[in-house]
Amino acid sequence: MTRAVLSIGANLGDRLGHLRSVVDGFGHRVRAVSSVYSTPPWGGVPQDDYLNAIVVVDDPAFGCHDWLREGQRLERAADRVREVRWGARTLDVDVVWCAEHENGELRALRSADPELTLPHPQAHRRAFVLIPWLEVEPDAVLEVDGAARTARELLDAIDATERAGVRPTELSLTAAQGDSTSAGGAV
Ligand code: A4P
Ligand code: MG
Repeated sequence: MTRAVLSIGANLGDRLGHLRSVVDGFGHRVRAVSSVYSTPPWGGVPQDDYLNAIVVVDDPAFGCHDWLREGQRLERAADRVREVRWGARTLDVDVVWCAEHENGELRALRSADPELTLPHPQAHRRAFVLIPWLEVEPDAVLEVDGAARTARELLDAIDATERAGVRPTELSLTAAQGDSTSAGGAV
């Protein structure tokens, strides 16, 4: 029985549709969905802006690897092609954080396994993860180098220009509407 925080991103094709496929794909397991944010590419590879959001999911039968496997299935369904690390993609589903329910409490998992590293090794450096996460979980805590840190203090440590680049949009992952800002399309 686990609860997970997923960071979802898209910067190719029908970006909103790809993000929505995650919310639809996880269906009744979805507990919270953030606003959709427009974000400049992170990681130094020149590419179009992303749409990013956070989805919180919970399932009595899922272990943490199940969230990764399901996320990768949804990436494949969005015709994701793995080419350049941190490069453009139709859909990226990252497991930011995952916890097991134990005696009525949540215990966050730590893992150095390259297949599923927890918490996600870059999450604490990414405003495009922390800003939407704080929107849905204002008391979020992330372990960094063995120490528990609030997402709020981690965000405060990120460069102000990067933080300012993460802008909420009018788009929604739950209401019916189109993405009039598709990458490469008219803005
Ligand atoms: N993997 C290990 N731990 C995890 C985890 N916690 N969540 C493994 C998800 N995957 C995890 O991922 C490579 C391997 O990481 C997988 O085999 C998986 O088992 P990948 O999806 O094949 O490749 P990737 O996504 O190109 O590489 P990477 O290092 O995962 O990149 P990220 O961290 O996903 O970053 N800029 C903006 N603004 N918004 C974005 O969403 N995303 C990225 C991708 C770069 N820049 C971005 C954004
Ligand atoms: Mg990834």
